[in-house]
Amino acid sequence: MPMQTVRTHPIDGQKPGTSGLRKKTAIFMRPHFLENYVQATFDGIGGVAGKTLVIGGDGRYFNDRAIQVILRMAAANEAAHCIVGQGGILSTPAASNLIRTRGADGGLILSASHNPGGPDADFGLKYNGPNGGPATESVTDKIYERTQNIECYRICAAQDVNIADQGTYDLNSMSVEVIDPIAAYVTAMEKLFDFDKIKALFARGFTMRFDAMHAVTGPYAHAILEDILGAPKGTVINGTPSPDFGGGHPDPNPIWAKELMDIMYADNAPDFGAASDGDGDRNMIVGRHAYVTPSDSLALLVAKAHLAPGYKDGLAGVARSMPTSRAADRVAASLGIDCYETPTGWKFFGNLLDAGKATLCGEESAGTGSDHVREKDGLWAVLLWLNILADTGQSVAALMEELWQTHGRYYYSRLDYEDVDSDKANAMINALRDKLADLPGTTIKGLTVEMADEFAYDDPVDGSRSTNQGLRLIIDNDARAIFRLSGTGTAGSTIRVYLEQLETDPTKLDLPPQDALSDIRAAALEVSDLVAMTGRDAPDVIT
Ligand code: VG1
Ligand code: CO
Repeated sequence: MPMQTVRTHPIDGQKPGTSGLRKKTAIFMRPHFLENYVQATFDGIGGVAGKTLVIGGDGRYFNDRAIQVILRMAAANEAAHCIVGQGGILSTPAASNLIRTRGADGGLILSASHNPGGPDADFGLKYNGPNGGPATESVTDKIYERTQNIECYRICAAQDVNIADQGTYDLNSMSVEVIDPIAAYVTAMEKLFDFDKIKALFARGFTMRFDAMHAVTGPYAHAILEDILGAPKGTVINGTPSPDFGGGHPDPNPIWAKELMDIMYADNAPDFGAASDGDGDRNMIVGRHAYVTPSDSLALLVAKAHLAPGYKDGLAGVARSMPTSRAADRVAASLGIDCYETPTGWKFFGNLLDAGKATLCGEESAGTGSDHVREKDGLWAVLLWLNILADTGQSVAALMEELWQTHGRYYYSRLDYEDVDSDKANAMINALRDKLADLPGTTIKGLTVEMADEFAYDDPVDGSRSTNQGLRLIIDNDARAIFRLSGTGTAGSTIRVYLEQLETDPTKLDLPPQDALSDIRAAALEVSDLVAMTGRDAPDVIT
């Protein structure tokens, strides 16, 4: 089969962000764009000759075409073997699981996660290493460096591989194994959770809705929740993946998963609700009339994980991203285990998980996971919740009440200002950074600033240092305000403002969160001068 070396040149805008490279689909589809990035990835990881790669994506528009290009390039770069999810489908955690269980050298995951899909929306590509986790910062830097000096890419001219049917096919001298995307993932879940106990819960009439948001978890949720655990048909809604996610925004939060929220707040609401994102690594948890913030969900899972067989010996430690609320810290302290604080993005958890320092990890953006894979895992979190609900027999609301009565409640909210002019967003962050050193001791809107800094992380395992990871202020009464720029957007800049306020008075644990946070919110807007500097008088999304 003819192998071609195509001369090319660096293409601007191939700098990976929080989680791989994300761009408008039309940009990924431009001549040489995808090919350049794939070759830069192969070169950045030291080549793929003789290697085994796992390849799959969330099924969004261009997923299937991109996989064919990647396969032809892997073959031309002399990879030995590629394991591909049937139809090109693999959820992010399922891909991570396969890399680990099949002993692959790494994988390519095609997804822009929670970003919308379609010809006018977003596409993304991410490399995960042999531990199954997102490339570390140093690998990402090498890939980026290569995009800056690339001169050619290698691809073979060949027919499409039949990824619609399971089987093993030849492409040049490389073999392509098309596998069931669900089976290995189910096996992993069965090992961790008490499926019989959860089956009995459903058999007792426990009701649930799982909103797959027209994205990749649909087939996984149908198989696990309905077919295996016996939840009635109809438990999974929006369970057929579509290339544009039904025209929606597959981000499991109360704004974008409004359909589920309406169901869960209706008079005849089910006992339990959950949703997942485009690529299946995020989860939203909601009880009957009881939304659970992702930070609280992490804290609850830390407190109760030992009820599931996979965690019966307790947790080695826990890790959360810096903007995630400190609720998990309080639970960890009560259990006498360490709690690590990392920058935003799952890649920072990998070393802690590999070293056995953390068992559970979580982010405020609806990501929770454990050492079973090296990605966050939406359905895993749902199953752990189900295992806990089955074991305790308590409702979601009762579990949360117990958590807050025991540890206090962190009221929490994130404000997103999307598609802000990048110059203005940078100017705002730079101005705030410049005055950080002078803030401690000053009073803003009646609140005293206790600490102000720019977060940097020293990895306790490999000693690497990551700087510029968000501006944070600790204000009166253990409140925090944090500012950072998103690394997953594809248009302008997204400013995220994270607010939290600890409440330990047992009579004040049921306030509307925005009321509880109004003072810290006013202080955050004042200190950053956000409205004047960005021209935005309100956030686009409040979660
Ligand atoms: C966002 C979230 C972050 C998450 C990342 C990837 O990043 O805040 O917590 O790890 O998305 O998630 P940013 O840089 O936009 O804040 V996923 O589900 O999009 O892979
Ligand atoms: Co995701």
